[in-house]
Amino acid sequence: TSPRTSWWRQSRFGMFIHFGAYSNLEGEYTRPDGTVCRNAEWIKRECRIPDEEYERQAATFNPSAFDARAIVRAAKDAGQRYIVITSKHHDGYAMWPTRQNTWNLRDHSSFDPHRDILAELKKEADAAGIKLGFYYSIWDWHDPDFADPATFPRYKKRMYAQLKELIEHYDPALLWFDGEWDTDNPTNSWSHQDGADLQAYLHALNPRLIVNNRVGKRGVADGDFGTPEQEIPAEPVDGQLWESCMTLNDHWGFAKYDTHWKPSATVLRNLLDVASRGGNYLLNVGPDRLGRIPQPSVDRLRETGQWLAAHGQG
Ligand code: FUL
Repeated sequence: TSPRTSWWRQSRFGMFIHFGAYSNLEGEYTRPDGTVCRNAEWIKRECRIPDEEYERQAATFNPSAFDARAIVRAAKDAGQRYIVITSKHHDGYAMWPTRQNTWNLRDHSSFDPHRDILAELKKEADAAGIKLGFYYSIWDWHDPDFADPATFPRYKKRMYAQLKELIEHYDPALLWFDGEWDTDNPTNSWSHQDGADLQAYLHALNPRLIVNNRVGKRGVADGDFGTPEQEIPAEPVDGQLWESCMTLNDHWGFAKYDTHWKPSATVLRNLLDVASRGGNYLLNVGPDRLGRIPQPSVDRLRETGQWLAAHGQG
């Protein structure tokens, strides 16, 4: 419990945002034979969409209705104190104008090239006193150097460069790694040492950065906090800080067919349950292809915030 993590420990409630090139498909891929395959942020892989086709659809991605102010307000009204947005998910698509490749929202989309949604979010979050963090997938389905052990060092160099860009241009308070299991890398080379090296590199760039445990091998020794997913652990894990991340329906990314929304009462009960056990609750929203948080999510956030405000916790 260092002073570095104090804002995070006191925050208790955050907003997770899964938004990327997959959002453009809104969870459905129509195969050449006319059948439909459903998924969300894993759609590229689970529905076996060929690279060229996924790239073609990403080129039409135009989240023109992305409204950072509305998103930050929704978080604030819910009583959330930090936001973690996917800067790059497993599909490798960067949501900022990275200089390491053209597989990003600036260079490979139909979006206004003058806009930068991470910069917009940063500005609004700062104005509202909300901390901003970035999810970043180590696993990368797009980078040709990822899956081959011989070229992996080249990928790693680009990854380090991307993280430097994120830190220098957007000054995130937190980095939320994922995909460290890199299942299609035959050497499964992401080791505890890789995690330690990466953390040292990040802390040299910003000593205050908070980093989750998936930076390494998810062992208690890696990162600042544990990341139980879609569950609330019965007991605190070895005194380690932890954060339960959870979806509001059954998917992280937008899926238009998924209407299985948790009732607001469940969201609230989960939040109180997590908080009572000393954890943080990172509740996910998945904006649609235009960048809008689905109304059922907005409603649940508002109702949760109303209860908190009525009980002196807003
Ligand atoms: C998982 C990912 O594979 C999911 O797509 C999602 O991002 C979740 C929070 O972490 O490991």
